[in-house]
Amino acid sequence: MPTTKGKSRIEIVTSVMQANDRLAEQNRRRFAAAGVCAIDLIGSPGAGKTSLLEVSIPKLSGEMRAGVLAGDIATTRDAERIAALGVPVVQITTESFGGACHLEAGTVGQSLDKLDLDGLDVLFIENVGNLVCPAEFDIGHNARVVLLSVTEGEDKPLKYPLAFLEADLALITKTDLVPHLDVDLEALRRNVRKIHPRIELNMLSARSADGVGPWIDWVRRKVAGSTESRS
Ligand SMILES: Nc1nc2c(ncn2[C@@H]2O[C@H](COP(=O)(O)OP(=O)(O)OP(=O)(O)O)[C@@H](O)[C@H]2O)c(=O)[nH]1
Ligand SMILES: [Mg+2]
Repeated sequence: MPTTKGKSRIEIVTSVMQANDRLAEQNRRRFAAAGVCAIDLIGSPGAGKTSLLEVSIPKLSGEMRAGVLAGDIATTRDAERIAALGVPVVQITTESFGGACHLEAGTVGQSLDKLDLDGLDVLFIENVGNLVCPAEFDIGHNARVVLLSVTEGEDKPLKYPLAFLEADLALITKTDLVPHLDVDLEALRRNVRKIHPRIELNMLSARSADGVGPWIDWVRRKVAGSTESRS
């Protein structure tokens, strides 16, 4: 009976999302109790998420205590890169959860047990490289950032709108490559704004540290804002 089958499928999907949202609220409460601002980084494979953390975390050291959850389907490569910075990091490999292409609130919650949250001010959560699925799941973050590199094409915000709709900040990455490409940065910016008119938007390069300042200031504001909202 196709109708019944269709109905059960919808109910299952709904209950999975509801369960995720409940666990996301639990994560958010844990972040608030520990005084941690959790920033979720989403973007295609290779958009430059880990590279951005590699240049940003040293700039923030001395003024805030950073930790990282690194999400990938397989390998601990990103966690090893972050560990070299001397900050606490936990790698989540989703292949042990069926190879999911995104992080879910429950997976993040289990990984939080491996971190001393009270010892952190900011937790960067590098989501699995994917411009689609991570945007569908609330993981309890306080802010979400979408990275799109200049090599991916100006049309990507139009083709993958949810990632841009669900983000507070869009970072156009790898701007050092612009002279070698025929990318139209104005069109790229316009397409981001067509999807999310009020989103904050910065362009930067992790190679030259070009334009990294506004992003670092954005992190400072988010961390200060989440501290104020608790006091
Ligand atoms: N030219 C240039 N290359 C960059 C920049 N940022 C990252 N890369 C390169 O792009 C590749 C992917 O960078 P990663 O930081 O590993 O990207 P990622 O988003 O963490 O990738 P996944 O975790 O696999 O999704 C690497 O070869 C980086 O060296 C940049 O600003 N400019
Ligand atoms: Mg990475």
